[in-house]
Amino acid sequence: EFFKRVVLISRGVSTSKPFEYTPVEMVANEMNLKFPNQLFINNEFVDASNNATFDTINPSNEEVICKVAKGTKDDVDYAVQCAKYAFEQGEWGRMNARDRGNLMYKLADLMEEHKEELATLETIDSGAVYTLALKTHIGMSIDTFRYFAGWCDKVQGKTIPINHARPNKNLTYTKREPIGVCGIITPWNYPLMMLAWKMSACLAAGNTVVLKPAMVTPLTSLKFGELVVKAGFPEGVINIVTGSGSVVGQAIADHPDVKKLGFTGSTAVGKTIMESCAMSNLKKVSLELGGKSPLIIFSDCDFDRAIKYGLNSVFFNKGENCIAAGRLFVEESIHDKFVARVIEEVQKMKIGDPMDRSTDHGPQNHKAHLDSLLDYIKTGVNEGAKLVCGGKRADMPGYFLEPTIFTDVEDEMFLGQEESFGPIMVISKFKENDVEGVLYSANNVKYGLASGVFTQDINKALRVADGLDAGTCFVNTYNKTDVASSFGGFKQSGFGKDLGEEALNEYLKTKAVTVEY
Ligand code: TAP
Repeated sequence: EFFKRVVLISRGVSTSKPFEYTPVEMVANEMNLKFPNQLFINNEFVDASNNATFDTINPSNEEVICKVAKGTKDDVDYAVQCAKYAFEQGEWGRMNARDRGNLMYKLADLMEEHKEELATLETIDSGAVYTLALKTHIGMSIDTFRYFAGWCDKVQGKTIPINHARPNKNLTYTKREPIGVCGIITPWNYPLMMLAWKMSACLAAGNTVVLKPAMVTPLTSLKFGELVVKAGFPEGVINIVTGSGSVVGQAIADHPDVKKLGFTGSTAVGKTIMESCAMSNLKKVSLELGGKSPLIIFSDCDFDRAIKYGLNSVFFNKGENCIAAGRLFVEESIHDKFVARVIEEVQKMKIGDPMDRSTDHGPQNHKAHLDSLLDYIKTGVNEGAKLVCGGKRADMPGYFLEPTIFTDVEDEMFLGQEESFGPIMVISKFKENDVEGVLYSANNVKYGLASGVFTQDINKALRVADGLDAGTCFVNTYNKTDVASSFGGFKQSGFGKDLGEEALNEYLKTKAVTVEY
């Protein structure tokens, strides 16, 4: 059946039946939810080639939400062949850029119409607090599609004044072309938003795509697949293969017909992916990886603002935030006052049901992650960092961790070097006026994703922003990410950008044409 379909597709025969699927139905957040749980290939929801499934779990009550199709290498191959056909011979490859933009606007409108449903799914699958899921996880995903929809008809080349072959003349121009079939592999912390950040730039550039969402949070990606068909995307342009990284992700990285891979996840997996991309067909790759972002708070800051954003820099999305401040450096004269205030504020945070509109802090994304955070805390205590708040699993069902604060963390400690990716504030004291010393410690890590500084001295702020070796620097704010501004790391936080005009470069290739006349 599988090979018959590939043959039909390669001959340009549509294999699709009218769009329908068997949804999972449930009541959550006082609404009737209906969503798919199969692979999304060629505008159809289909089972895995071997009918395998896995359970996806609600982290706030540890119950199984539903079974989800567990893709195979054959499924990846089928999805890639469909995407290849759509790119090379389908309507998508011939479509006017502006029409492509209109499809993306339509998809964004549908996401907006379904935003409560999408946010509810994100909450039950990832544990994101509903109000944040609505505003950030889904809200920014919609903004991203709209932003890149606007770029579709603005991808332009250049004319270049080369030396003429006299007496003849020459004209050289460049064309920015899509790359072809792109693979996208996403993590679990912002499931739909990570899809949106990468896929919208990829589509705006004119490519087709095979996405593998994280296994622990597949549901919003699959619901998105339903909206793709409703928006009128041609078959094969967007394909979503759920399943494990070691099988589905690896098959995408290894596939000879995938020409580009966009990856967001850990540095360790990023390195193996880069190797696979090189060894398979030298596919282009961009990597958004881990971080240990420093936030430097000088004694001349607006103290209340530094407290507010200091908390937000760590506890936003229960710390499952790639740009979370991994270490706060607080100047000696305000250190003790700062620590006392953050403890006081953390103790006011309401931990509980993420669907409850008054909850501040939801459960961690999945059990293995909670366990790794408990290990991180144990390591911190064992190496002599001072645990001043939290540090335990909350006494309730679900994967809840008490917001935790460590002080007295030194550069060489594990807590000074490694990210937790959870609600763990790591504070270090630095000597008064020691700008060079704090910059040295802030940069003394293998990562370089984000950074921040709080001071009311503009000269100091600009000097420190220049000195921080990171892809993003926030001054007197934090987490202020916007679709129009590029996002991505330095050093072992990876390379390549999401968002902003620069993200388009990741999904385009440049051809130079020289004419003699
Ligand atoms: P990873 O374990 O790296 O997983 C990321 C994705 O890669 C998942 O979909 C995973 O599949 C897949 N994967 C695993 N092994 C693979 C392989 N051999 N080949 C291809 N794909 C493979 O990271 P995570 O635990 O999901 O996310 C946490 C990390 O992501 C943190 O380090 C965090 O800093 C980083 N992160 C970075 C950013 C940015 S923008 N820099 C944003 C978010 C997160 P499974 O479904 O099997 O896990």
